[in-house]
Amino acid sequence: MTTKPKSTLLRLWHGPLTQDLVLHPGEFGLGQVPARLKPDGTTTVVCGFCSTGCGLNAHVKNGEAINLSADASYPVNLGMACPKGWEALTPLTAPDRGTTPLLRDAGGQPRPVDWHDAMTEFCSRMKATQARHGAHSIAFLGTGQICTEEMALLGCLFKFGMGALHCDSNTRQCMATSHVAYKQSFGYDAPPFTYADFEESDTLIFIGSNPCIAHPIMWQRVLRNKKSPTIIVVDPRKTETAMAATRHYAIQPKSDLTLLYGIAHLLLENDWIDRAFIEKSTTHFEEFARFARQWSPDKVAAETGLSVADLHDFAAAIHNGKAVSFWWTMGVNQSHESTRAAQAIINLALMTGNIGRPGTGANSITGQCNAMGSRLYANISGLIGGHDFKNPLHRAKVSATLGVPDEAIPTEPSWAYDQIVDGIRDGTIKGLWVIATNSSHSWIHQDAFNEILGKLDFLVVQDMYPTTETARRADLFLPAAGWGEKEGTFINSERRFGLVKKIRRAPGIALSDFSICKLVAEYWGCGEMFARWSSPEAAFQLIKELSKNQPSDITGIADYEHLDRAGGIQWPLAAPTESPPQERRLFADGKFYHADGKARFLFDPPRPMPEPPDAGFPFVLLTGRGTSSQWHTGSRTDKSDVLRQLSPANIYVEINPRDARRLRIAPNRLVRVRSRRGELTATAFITPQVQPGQVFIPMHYAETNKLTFAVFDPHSRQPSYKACAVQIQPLK
Ligand SMILES: Nc1nc2c(c(=O)[nH]1)N[C@H]1C(S)=C(S)[C@@H](COP(=O)(O)OP(=O)(O)OC[C@H]3O[C@@H](n4cnc5c(=O)[nH]c(N)nc54)[C@H](O)[C@@H]3O)O[C@H]1N2
Ligand SMILES: Nc1nc2c(c(=O)[nH]1)N[C@H]1C(S)=C(S)[C@@H](COP(=O)(O)OP(=O)(O)OC[C@H]3O[C@@H](n4cnc5c(=O)[nH]c(N)nc54)[C@H](O)[C@@H]3O)O[C@H]1N2
Ligand code: SF4
Ligand SMILES: [Mo]
Repeated sequence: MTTKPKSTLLRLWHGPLTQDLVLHPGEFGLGQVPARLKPDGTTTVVCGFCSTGCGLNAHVKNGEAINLSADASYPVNLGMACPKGWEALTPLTAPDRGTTPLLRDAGGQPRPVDWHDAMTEFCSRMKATQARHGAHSIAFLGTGQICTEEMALLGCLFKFGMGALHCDSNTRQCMATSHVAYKQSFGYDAPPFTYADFEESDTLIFIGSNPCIAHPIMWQRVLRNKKSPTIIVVDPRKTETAMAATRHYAIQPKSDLTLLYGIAHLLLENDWIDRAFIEKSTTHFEEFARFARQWSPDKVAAETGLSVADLHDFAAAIHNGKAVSFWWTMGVNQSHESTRAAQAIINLALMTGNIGRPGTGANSITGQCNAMGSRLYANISGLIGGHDFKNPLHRAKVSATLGVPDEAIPTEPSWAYDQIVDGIRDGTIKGLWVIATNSSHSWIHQDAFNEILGKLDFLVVQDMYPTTETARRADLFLPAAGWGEKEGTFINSERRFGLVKKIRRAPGIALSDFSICKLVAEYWGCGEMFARWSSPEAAFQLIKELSKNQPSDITGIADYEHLDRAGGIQWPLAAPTESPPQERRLFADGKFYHADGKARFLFDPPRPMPEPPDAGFPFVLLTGRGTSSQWHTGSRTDKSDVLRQLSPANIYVEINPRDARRLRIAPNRLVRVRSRRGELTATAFITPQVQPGQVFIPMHYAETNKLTFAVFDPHSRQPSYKACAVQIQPLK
C-alpha cells in the first residue's frame, strides 16, 4: 500500500480504492530525486526533446525543480544546451495542461471525470469494439517521446494483455528507415557511432541532415573537432549547416540514391576501396560493384544537378580522408526509396572501410528523445528487446522472462501506421488510442487522416494537453504527466541509456503513461500479467533481462543509480562494470550481426519521384525543421514566451528570389500554396537558401501537412514528407 494521503486517493478514484494498489509509490510525491541530489543541490536529468540526450542540471528547491542549466559533467553535452533544453520546465506549467480525464458527453462536450470512470469507459468501449468487430479492430499510435519502460509496458499490455495486434508509433514517421536499413545491412538495428566521432573525424559528410537547427549540440561537438575537418553537406537547400560547411552539394530533391551510386562508381573506378575490409567483413560486394558501374558521372550529373567535377571532388574527399564519417537524417529517411538510400550510404562506408574506427561510420542521427527506445522496446514492429515475433526461441525467451503465455504472443507483425490509417478508412479499425503524438497535425496528407477519424467508434488521446489538434477530436482524453514529472530511461542517438527523473509534480490528477497503462491492465482484467512491472525501475530490470545475449545486451547495468553515477551508459554492456568508458562505438572487430558475421551490400535501381513538378504544379515542396526553438507540432515549445520569440509566429514559405521576381511576389507578402490535396496561405520569405523551382515550409505549422503527398518507402513504410508538387500565387 502506498503512503499517499487519503485525499489524493479520493480525488483520483471516487471508486474502488483497491485499484490504488497498482500504482507505484513514486507516482506520488517526488520519487527518488531527494536521494539523488548532488552537493550543489542539483540533479542530472536527460532532456526530453531531441535524441541528442543532453544532461540538464535540475536546480531543486523544496523537492521540486525551479530551474535548469546545462550539465558540464555529462559526457553528451559537456555543459552546453539548446534553447529547448533551457526552457524545458516552462511547458509543464502551461495553462492548458490536462488535469483530469475528459469524457465527451451525449451533447458532444468534453466533461471532467475521475480515473475510475475514465478507465471503466476505456475498457468497456474497447472491449465492446473487439466483441463486435474482432480482437484486431482496436489499434494504438504511440511515440518515441515517452520512457522506455512506458513504451515497453504499453506494447506488452496491448498485444499480450488486451489481445490486440495493430499498433505503430511516430517513430515510423522518423526512424523506420534507419531501423530497417541497419537490420538488413548489419543484421541488427545498430547505429555504430559515439559522439566523439564528431570530433575525431577528418571528413564529415551530412546527407539530408541539418544539425545546426535539429541537433544543435551535436553540431557543437563538430565545432570542437580540432582537425580542421572537411565538412560536406548534401541538401537541396543551403541550410545553416550547409553555410557552415566546407562544401555544399545542392542536389535535386530525391536524387540521393543516384548520387550515392555515382560516388560508389567513382570509388570503384579509381580503386579507392578497402579490399581487405570488404573481403573480411562483407558479402554481396561483387554484385554491387557490377551494379554501380552503370552510374557514370555524366548520367549522375544530369540527374542530380551537380557537375561532373563536383562528383570527382566528392569521391576524392572520401578517398583522401583518413577517418570519414557519414551522417544522415530525414532528408534521407523520408523518401519513396529511403531504405535503399540509407543503405547506399552504408555501402560507401563499407567499401572504403570507414566503420569501426574512431571518426568513421555510417551514422543515422535519431530524431526524438527516445525513438531509439521505441526501436528496441516498443513491441511494435519487432518483438520486445530487438527480437523477432516469428522466431520460436525468441518467443520462448520473452514468454519465460515476462511470464506471458506463448499463445498470448502474436506470430504476425502489426500493421504499419499507414496501414492502420487505411484500416480506419475501410472500417476494420474501429477503436484508436493515441499516445504522445499529434497525428492530426503531423501525419502526411492530414485532411485525409482527419476525415477518417469520424469513422471510429472510439478515439482516446493520451497527452499532456487536451488542446492538441488530435486531442480536440477525442471521445476520451487521458491527462499524462510529461517529461520531468516521472521516472524512466531514454536511449539517445549514440545508444546511451540516460535517466529521466521526477523533478516536478504532475498537475491535477494527471498520471504518468506508466501508471495509466497499469490502470488499464487492472481494469481490463489482466493486471496479474503485469504484476512484476511494479514500478519503472522494476520494468527496467525486466528490460535488462530481455536484453541478455542480444547485441544490445545491457545486463551489465545494475540499476538507475548506476546509470546516474556513470553519466548514462551506452549499449552494449554485458559485463557488470562500474565505470564503463564514456564513448564506445560498434564494429571495431569488423564483425557484424548477421549469422555469417558480415555486413551486406544492398541496392536497387532508383525510381522516379512519385509526384514530380509539372506545368500545373511547378514547384517541389520541401518540408522539415524551421528553428532550433520549435519542436514538431508546437504543443510544448509554443507554451514558452522565450521560445516563441525565437521563431516566426506565422507560417511562412521560403521562395528563391528568381521565382519571386517572376511571380511578382514581394518579401513578406501573403501567398497561396496549393497542392493536389489542399492549400494554405503563408508569408513569402524570399531567400536564395532554396533553389529555383523549390520551396520550403517548416513542419511546425498546423497547415503544412495539408499539402503533403502520402507515399511511402516500400521497405520501411516511412512517409515521404519532403517532396510533392505545389503551385504558388501571390494574394492581392
Ligand atoms: N529544433 C528542432 N529540432 C529537432 C526536431 C524539431 O522538431 N525541432 N525534431 C527532431 C526529430 S524527431 C527529427 S526526426 C530530427 C530531424 O532532423 P533533420 O533531418 O536534420 O531535419 P529536417 O529539417 O527534417 O530535414 C533535414 C534536411 O533534409 C533536407 N532534404 C529535403 N529533401 C531532401 C532530399 O531529397 N535529399 C537530401 N539530401 N536532403 C533533403 C531538407 O532541406 C532539410 O534541410 O530533428 C530532431 N530535432
Ligand atoms: N511535413 C512534415 N511532417 C512531418 C515531418 C517533416 O519533416 N515534415 N517530420 C515527421 C517526424 S520525423 C516526426 S518525429 C513527427 C512528429 O510528430 P508528432 O509526434 O505528432 O509531434 P509532437 O508535437 O512531438 O507530438 C508529441 C505529442 O506528445 C505529447 N507529449 C509529450 N510528452 C508526453 C508524455 O510524456 N506523455 C504523453 N502521453 N504525451 C506527451 C505532446 O504534448 C504532443 O502533443 O512529425 C512528422 N511529420
Ligand atoms: S540539443 Fe536536444 S537534447 Fe540537447 S538541450 Fe537541445 S533539445 Fe535537449
Ligand atoms: Mo522525427
